[in-house]
Amino acid sequence: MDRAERIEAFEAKYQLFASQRSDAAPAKPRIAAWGLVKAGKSSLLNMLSGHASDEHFQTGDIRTTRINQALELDDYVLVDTPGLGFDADDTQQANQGLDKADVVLFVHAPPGELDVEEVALLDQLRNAYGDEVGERVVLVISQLDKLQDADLAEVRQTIERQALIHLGTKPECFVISSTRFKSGVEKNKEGLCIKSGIPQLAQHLQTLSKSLNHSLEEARQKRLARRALELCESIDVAIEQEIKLIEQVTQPYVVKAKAFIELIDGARRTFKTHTSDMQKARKKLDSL
Ligand SMILES: Nc1nc2c(ncn2[C@@H]2O[C@H](COP(=O)(O)OP(=O)(O)OP(=O)(O)O)[C@@H](O)[C@H]2O)c(=O)[nH]1
Ligand SMILES: [Mg+2]
Repeated sequence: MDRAERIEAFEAKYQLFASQRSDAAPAKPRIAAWGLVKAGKSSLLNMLSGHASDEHFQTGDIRTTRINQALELDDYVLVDTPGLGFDADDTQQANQGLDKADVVLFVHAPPGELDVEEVALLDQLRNAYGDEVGERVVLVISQLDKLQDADLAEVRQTIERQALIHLGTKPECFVISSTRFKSGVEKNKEGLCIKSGIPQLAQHLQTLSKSLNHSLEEARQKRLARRALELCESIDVAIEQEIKLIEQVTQPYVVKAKAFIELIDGARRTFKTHTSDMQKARKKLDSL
């Protein structure tokens, strides 16, 4: 990124921050589903919001969600975000969803534990939520129907260990299957619904939302203050780099200018001596 682009990026970050600061936030917690593309985020939000069969949030086999979409429920507002890692626009949109989220459902689809990209996302969450990260982040391992129980247990253990290392705390973790829940709802089979893990997650989110209600505004202000500080720090670093750059660029001219001033000073001194000699000579002539 060149210097002009860097300044433009700061400008954009500032504008976004200023607009988010003046946004009217809902009185209920915002819960955002956030994670890599095709993790099962939109499907999960459909299950949590009573849209198991009619798809309020669009789902699909190829990258689907492209803008943040909110849905207000009794206790909280669900926010669907585009998948991370597809392209810069989707990632930027999803990160704006994260900026406003009071709680994040960090959705991961097996097989396997979190990859390098997702581990970096945990670091991003830790930065965003600071010491509240343990309460504000809920890990969701989706699509449990695709794995054997033993494999799932191993994946879960590894992911919890990764979360502990990168978040510095152990968040709540739910293993779910949207497909199983949908099937349970459509066939009216309660056992299937319970085995999907969705009702347990819904219960947790309801309890969490109620407990967060009284401290919501304070936590939002704290998050904004943390982001303002981060922005200031990165601008300070950029200013420091600019000052160094200006010093480097001007240094050779400073040396040349110094030598020139010394030359002029010397000439001036010589000229002064000559003038004074001439004045003395003139005086002598006058007195003859
Ligand atoms: N087997 C199985 N498939 C699932 C499950 N949840 C979602 N899927 C499928 O996985 C694909 C992606 O699901 P989405 O909910 O659209 O995923 P997403 O994370 O919202 O995707 P993007 O918006 O593109 O990032 C779809 O084909 C879903 O039908 C699940 O629990 N089990
Ligand atoms: Mg989606």
